[in-house]
Amino acid sequence: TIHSPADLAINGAEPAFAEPLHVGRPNIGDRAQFLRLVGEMFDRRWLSNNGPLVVEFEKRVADYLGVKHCIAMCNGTIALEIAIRALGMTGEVIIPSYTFVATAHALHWQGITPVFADIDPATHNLDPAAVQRMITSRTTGIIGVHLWGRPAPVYALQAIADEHGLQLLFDAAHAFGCSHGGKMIGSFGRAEVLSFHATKFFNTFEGGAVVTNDDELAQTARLMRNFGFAGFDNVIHPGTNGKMVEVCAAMGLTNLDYIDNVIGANRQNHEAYGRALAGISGVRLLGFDDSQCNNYQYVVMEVAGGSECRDAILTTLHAENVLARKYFWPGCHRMKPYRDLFPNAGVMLKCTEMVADRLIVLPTGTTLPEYAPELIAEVIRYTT
Ligand code: T4K
Repeated sequence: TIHSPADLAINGAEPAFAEPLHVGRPNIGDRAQFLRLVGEMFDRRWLSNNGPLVVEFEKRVADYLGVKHCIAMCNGTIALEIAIRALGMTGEVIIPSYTFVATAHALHWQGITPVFADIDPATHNLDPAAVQRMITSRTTGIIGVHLWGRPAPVYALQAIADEHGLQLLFDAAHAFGCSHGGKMIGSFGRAEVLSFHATKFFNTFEGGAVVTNDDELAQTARLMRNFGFAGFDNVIHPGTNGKMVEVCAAMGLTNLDYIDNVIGANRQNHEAYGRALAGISGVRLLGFDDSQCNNYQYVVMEVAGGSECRDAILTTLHAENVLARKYFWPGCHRMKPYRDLFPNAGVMLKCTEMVADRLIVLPTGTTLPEYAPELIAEVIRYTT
């Protein structure tokens, strides 16, 4: 327990946690079930290329989300790249700077310019008015990100896209299992992209998917995922290799059965952090709308004092073996590939810069010890 600053590891005391607590510790379902599925896979000798486990996984995900098509991929970034191409995006595409760098890279990698629009500091999601301001004659699309699993302003963005004839895609990497207005994330815009990376609330080791209700788009994405093959020797579309392998689908099927346990654990952790941090001045936990489904995967704390204060808390936490993160500092526009492209982007991105300087993401998930939120809050109390 921590009763004074002298009890902190940065002041020479033993770390509060003997083992490191990670953000993004993988949640793993029933191992026996996974090993059984892998055993059957070995017996079949069918390891990749649209095998039966991938087909079943796609159906289960589509049913869970209430969406017509799920096209499983090897990771979320390739799924983004394929969705972007299948939608015919070119020229400039508007995205938030405040996102994981993959959203920007998926465009830049394909010769498309990511144009960064500012966020709403209350939600950390794209500000529709800021998106409007960034539209030019070269703009072909918008990619909204449901950051921390909290829905982007889907209807306002759809209205802008309709008005200007733009494609609308959502990066739903954080939002598997989340809903908006009673509808699961997955069927907004023309398509949405999921990530099932190991650090995500639900994982397939590595993995991702394009989900959509659009038959034609689904067919194009399927072709692109497998070199454009429409049967043996018959290539009818340019494509790449974005396929999910069977062993990943086995993990996905296992973890789908475990999803409610993960949401339960995350929710409990989130509530425990909320109670423990409530009395500490200068820090605030970002809440969720409990009338919606959430996965509670990101425990996001804002530090009112800004970057110096935030970094001091991080240093203290790391000394205690709490490996909290400052996602998504400093914003894509300040990372080298984009800083060189847009040296003055910060002028337009005031809220992005403010939020990026204040933020700490705390560990959660099924492996977090029950006493951790309270102990972590005590560390923070004696740092602020
Ligand atoms: N769009 C958005 C909005 C995204 O957030 C992401 C991915 C994507 C698109 C792209 O999807 P993918 O192509 O990745 O499917 C991690 C993840 O690699 C990345 O998937 C994720 N977003 C991002 C938010 O976080 P890093 O660079 O922070 O990873 P790393 O290696 O620092 O790991 C994070 C923490 O998890 C560490 O504390 C260690 C722990 N960890 C990690 C792994 C892999 C474990 O305990 N066990 C593990 O197996 O990017």
